[in-house]
Amino acid sequence: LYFKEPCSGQETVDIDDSSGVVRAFEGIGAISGGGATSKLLVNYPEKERNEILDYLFKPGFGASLQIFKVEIGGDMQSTDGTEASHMHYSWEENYHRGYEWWLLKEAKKRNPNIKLYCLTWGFPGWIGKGTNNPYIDPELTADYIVRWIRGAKTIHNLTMDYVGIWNERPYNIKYIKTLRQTLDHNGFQNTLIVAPDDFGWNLAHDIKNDEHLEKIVHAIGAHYPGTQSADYARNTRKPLWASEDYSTFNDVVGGGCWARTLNQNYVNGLMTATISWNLIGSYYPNLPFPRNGLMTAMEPWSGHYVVETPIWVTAHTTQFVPLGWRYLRHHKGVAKLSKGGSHVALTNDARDQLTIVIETMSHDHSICVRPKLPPYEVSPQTITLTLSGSFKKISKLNVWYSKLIFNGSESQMFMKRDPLVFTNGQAQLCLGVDEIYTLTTLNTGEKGVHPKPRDPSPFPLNVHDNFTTYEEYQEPFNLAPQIGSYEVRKINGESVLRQTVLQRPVYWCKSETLGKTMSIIGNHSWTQMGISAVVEIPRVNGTDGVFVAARVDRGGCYSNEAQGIFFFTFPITGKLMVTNDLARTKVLYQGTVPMTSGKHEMNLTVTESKAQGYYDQRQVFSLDLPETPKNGWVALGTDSYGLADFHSYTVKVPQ
Ligand code: 147
Repeated sequence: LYFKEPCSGQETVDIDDSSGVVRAFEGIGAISGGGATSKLLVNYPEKERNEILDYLFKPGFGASLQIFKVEIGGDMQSTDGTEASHMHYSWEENYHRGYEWWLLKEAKKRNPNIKLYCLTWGFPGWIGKGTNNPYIDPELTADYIVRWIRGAKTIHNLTMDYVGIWNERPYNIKYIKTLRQTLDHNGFQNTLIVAPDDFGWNLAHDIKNDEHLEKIVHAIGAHYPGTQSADYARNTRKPLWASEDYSTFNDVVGGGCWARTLNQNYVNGLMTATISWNLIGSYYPNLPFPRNGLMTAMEPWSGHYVVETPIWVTAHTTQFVPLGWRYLRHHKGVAKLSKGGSHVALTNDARDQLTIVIETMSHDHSICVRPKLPPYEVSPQTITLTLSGSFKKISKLNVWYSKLIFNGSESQMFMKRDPLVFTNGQAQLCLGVDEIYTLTTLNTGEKGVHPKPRDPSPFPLNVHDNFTTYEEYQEPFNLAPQIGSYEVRKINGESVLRQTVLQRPVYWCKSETLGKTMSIIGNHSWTQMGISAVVEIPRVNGTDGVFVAARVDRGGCYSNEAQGIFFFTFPITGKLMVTNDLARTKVLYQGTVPMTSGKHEMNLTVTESKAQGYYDQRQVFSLDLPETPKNGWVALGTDSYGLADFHSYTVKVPQ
């Protein structure tokens, strides 16, 4: 008997496949992107980087993810930064930008069976032909997406298993059909469409009225379904996915949210795949939705990272339920428990393996970001498990156990316990509150462990980069683009950081409506700092002006509202401007600089009370600082879309 705390009740839980099994499990996954959520992961020291990737992807070690979803970069802000498009312009194509290619390969290297899923949040402006509508020319957009899928295959040997439509924005049936046709014409018959990656299940109505659409949509993917789906969606018989879910701060409550979600997405909503936004919190913590990943790694300079509880919550399912196993019927292995919590049971095709996952997350310890969680109670309870059908002869099940603890002491995560012994197909289990049990015939499973990570440390106080150490088209480390797309280019034999976006993209959020671009770096708690940059505006397709900035207070989809101290120069008109905001509505000072083309050095130094500016080493202003912001990042950027080359930049922060 498995008793350990006062338990009451006497519920029988039948585990029985004699009336058949139902939907196939399609996996638990996570998203890199939407956007730039892995920005700081890429320059971790090699050793730590590999450790982190093991916790995420290595089968039978940690989260053992079964689906990896990535953003197809679109040169626009998609939550915590911008990710580069493979076609900034209609006339070029490049598959060496950003870090998603690298991350996809690292995932695939560890788990060749991981399913890959790609989705756009937005598109370069030329796709919209002057509108914010990517469906203006469905052939053009489908061609753009299929080129990315082909680039993945031919350049990186990555096969996309699934492709989506447009993240959380309207879908278009003509476009879905055109995408299917374009995929087929290019040999990607096996890349399946998951749609629409938006809220709710309305696509089910369209599917019901349209046989062709019915045929080409593999799964209906809804975001943040709160474990519920609609009757009319279930009636399509299509696989239902929570194609984006979680998005919760990854403390113990986040772990509880994830545990409840993973079980109940099936129990309540028949969803057979659940995908976490996001994979790993690898972005500056003062950007929106900090630490919304399964684990945290936001200090490449120190190598510090944290394996958070959602990693082990994920393992409870992924390590014991391979893709394709089927759920048992409701009340034959899948149900809510009478005293709170839920269980699911799955089996393989041969029905000679069985995995049961039980969770008893209490309300306040499993709140997710959205939607609102209606109240409910959970109390300790005894259950009697009864095995029938193919499982009648099972005499013991291996036990993996977690208890999430909320009083500040460490949670007990993913512990192997003594097997649960069945007598005449029966065993009793006392379930406490906020616990997860996996009961399984599988003898595999491992709580992977790497050496204790290094201690945290703050962002370094001196940074200098002239971009010579990067391959062309890479994004410099730690410099996190929020609007615009910045990449290293070799121009006339010199390495520069180039802002590449020439027109407003088909955007996902309002930061692009401002028409400026910005890249941030550093520690948001800095109050005093110096930033200098050597800048040059190319003659053709150049931007109007460039800036360096200090105390920049916000990014993400709020970048357009960023406040700080912004030092702009407009070399073509010879104007200079210091403003309190990126939008240039709060002007602190205006002046002039010499009107000459070529390289110029801009320097902005912010001390306790003063902002001082230098242009080509000559002081051009000294101002009293405005009241706010009191602190923030350092930034560089452009006044409008258009090219700008940064030959180098230097950040200095006093001790
Ligand atoms: C989603 C996005 O798809 C992600 O890129 C990321 O932004 C994530 C953050 O929670 O959520 O976008 C949403 C934005 C707003 C809502 C839901 C999802 N909302 O207000 O309900």
